Amino acid sequence: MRVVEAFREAYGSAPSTVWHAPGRVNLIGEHTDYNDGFVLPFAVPWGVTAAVSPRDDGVVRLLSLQAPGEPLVLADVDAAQGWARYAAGVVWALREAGHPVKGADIALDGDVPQGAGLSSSAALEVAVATALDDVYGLGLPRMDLARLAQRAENEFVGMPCGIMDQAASALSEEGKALFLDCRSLGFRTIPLDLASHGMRILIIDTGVHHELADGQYAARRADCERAAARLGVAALRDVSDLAGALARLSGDERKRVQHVVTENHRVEALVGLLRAGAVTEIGALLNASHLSLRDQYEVSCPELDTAVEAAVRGGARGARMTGGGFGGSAIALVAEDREASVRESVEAAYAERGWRAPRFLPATPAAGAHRVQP
Ligand code: GAF
Repeated sequence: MRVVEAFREAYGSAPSTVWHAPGRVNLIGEHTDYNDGFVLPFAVPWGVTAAVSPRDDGVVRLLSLQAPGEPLVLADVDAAQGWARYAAGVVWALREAGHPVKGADIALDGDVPQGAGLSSSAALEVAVATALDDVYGLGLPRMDLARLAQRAENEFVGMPCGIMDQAASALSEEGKALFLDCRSLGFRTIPLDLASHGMRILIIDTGVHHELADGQYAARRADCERAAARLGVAALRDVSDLAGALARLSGDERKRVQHVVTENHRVEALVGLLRAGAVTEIGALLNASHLSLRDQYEVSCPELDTAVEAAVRGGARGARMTGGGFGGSAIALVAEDREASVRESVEAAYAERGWRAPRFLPATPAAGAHRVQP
């Protein structure tokens, strides 16, 4: 394995352990996690592999095959910059939580398509968290590791994300989606057997990432928090009378509440359909989710809208943007015999607008974090 070779070459011995953690797509439940709501992501077949050995001098050494150069040597994790902050942040979060993590030698290798909105950062954090848990014999439950990874991203990297991406990376199972209650952190895995229905989920990577993404994410969170305060609820999850709530709100807050409350219902409805074995019926919920994200939550963009509309025109059963928005990927539920026409339709729509062709990737639900060596 090339990450093991790189580790050996840089640090002079074999790693104590090697862990792989995947990226994710979200089937439905967008911008609901930080509203204490429901999400239904699944792990993708791409991720980050972390080769790790413990050190007892407190120093963290880091290298990534995606960032060629000498390993970084951090006597103080706070000195980390750029990609290294995601790994250093996990060491920081474990120490902050009182776990006896001294130092570590870490080598990373990742194959999550960059900029596709498939959570390469959560994959990196969870790979490092699970490997450190292993070498330091901490025995932490996966959800605790996911929460520590989220804390690293919130407080060390400075991105106010919810728990979805880290939980999906830490807890997913092959062939299944992860139904997670982001308030109780209770979860269940739900079989997602598309192939036996002659269906698949196609990822359409728009190849764009609009720069406003991070600022807009924080702004949406703030809208939700303000609306919850105005409605006198702890989180928008608690809104049960949607019509009554909307009557008390206006402007952006009204739109955000409309999205979050209906999106939570769509997650539950979709889970119900999967349980009933009605996979082919979930398309309408995907379409409704996209319209809500476009019009009420206002986190889509022309490239995502075009991908979704053209996929449906080309014969997809349903499609929606996935992840935070403002670029990244859409997903489309496609019967196997319609895949070619869906791809052609999306490619033609992009070509017509003079945009670079999107990339298509098959989304097969993969395993969550696991040890790959020894
Ligand atoms: C990003 C965040 F990291 C998640 O926590 C989630 O809020 C998602 O956007 C939107 O559903 O991926």
